[in-house]
Amino acid sequence: MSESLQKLGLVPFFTQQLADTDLLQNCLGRVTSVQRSKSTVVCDAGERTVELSSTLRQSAAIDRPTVGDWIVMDESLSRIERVLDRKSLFKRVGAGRSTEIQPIAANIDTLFIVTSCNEEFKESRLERYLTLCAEAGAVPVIVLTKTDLIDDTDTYVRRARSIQAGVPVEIANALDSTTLDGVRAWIDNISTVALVGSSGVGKSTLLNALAGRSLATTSEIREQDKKGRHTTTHRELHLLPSGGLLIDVPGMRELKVADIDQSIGTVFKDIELLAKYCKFSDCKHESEPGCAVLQAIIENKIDSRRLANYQKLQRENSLATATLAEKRAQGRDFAKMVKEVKLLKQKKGVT
Ligand SMILES: Nc1nc2c(ncn2[C@@H]2O[C@H](COP(=O)(O)OP(=O)(O)OP(=O)(O)O)[C@@H](O)[C@H]2O)c(=O)[nH]1
Ligand SMILES: [Mg+2]
Ligand SMILES: [Zn+2]
Repeated sequence: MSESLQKLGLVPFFTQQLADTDLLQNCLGRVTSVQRSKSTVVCDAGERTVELSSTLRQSAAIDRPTVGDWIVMDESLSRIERVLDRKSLFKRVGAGRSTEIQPIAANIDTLFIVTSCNEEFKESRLERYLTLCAEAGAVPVIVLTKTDLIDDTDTYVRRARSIQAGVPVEIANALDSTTLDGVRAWIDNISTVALVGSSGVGKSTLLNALAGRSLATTSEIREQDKKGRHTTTHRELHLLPSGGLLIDVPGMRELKVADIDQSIGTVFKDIELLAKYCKFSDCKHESEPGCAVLQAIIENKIDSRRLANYQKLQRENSLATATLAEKRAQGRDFAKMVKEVKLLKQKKGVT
């Protein structure tokens, strides 16, 4: 395995997918950023700006190459022919009115869910990120930034720890690289870490501090409401000079969930365990008699905000699943219609 590809995180999981390893390794690369119709890829021969094959251009967004993907190019290294199976994928439902599932970062080992010790910190947002992280198949780490701006870091650490048992919480002043040992411990020579979180929490500042040089632009947040200015505008995979791979993701305004049926219980294990004791097996924990979850809220064992967020994520998930099923059915109907028209034409002798 070539040393430069190893530095980019190439492991047997990907090479095993190649029919002829030696021949294809020259055409193997990793996507570091995606523009409208082109992608930037790093391979043994260096950096290339490449196009998509016509098959990939026509495929659904989720199947097109995204940042972090391992891909196979044609021999002239100008076109992506194939996206290798992914080890993990962090995705969301597209923003705005889109219902398409959008891949955000592929083949990540660890997800840094970055949040700052100020008004931006919200339990519900972290629950949402953690659910998507569990679905993605990455290890979550909550990174609390801007600890230098407050006296009481412990309160934030306690709040962050209460969201999902066992999730590590690291604290950082991203402006001071001597405070980053906890965060650094999650970075090694072959793993890929993606940085996600609201605009302005300090993802790019943290990337620069870890790299020891300015790889990404940063800018000050708005003083009045502490909101960021959406400084980073595209996702990018960076190779740290000392080794390790970091994907800087722009702050996302919207993070709608889909496909979280399995993962939601990882984050809301407490609610799902209690639900087993509800009188009705299909209890929605709204106003049903004998509801063990509502009883736990009365007894202050669970926060009503947490239940409301659990229900909100489930509603969102059901909606996304229904929309996807409808789209697939429409696709099937359309394919059936095309087939019928072809048959009819054949019968009539029209070509
Ligand atoms: N005091 C302090 N300021 C920080 C820290 N981390 C980031 N900042 C500041 O917060 C502001 C926003 O940082 P960015 O790194 O641009 O934030 P971002 O998360 O990349 O934002 P987007 O690219 O918009 O998603 C900058 O002015 C940073 O200097 C920190 O730990 N402490
Ligand atoms: Mg940024
Ligand atoms: Zn119930």
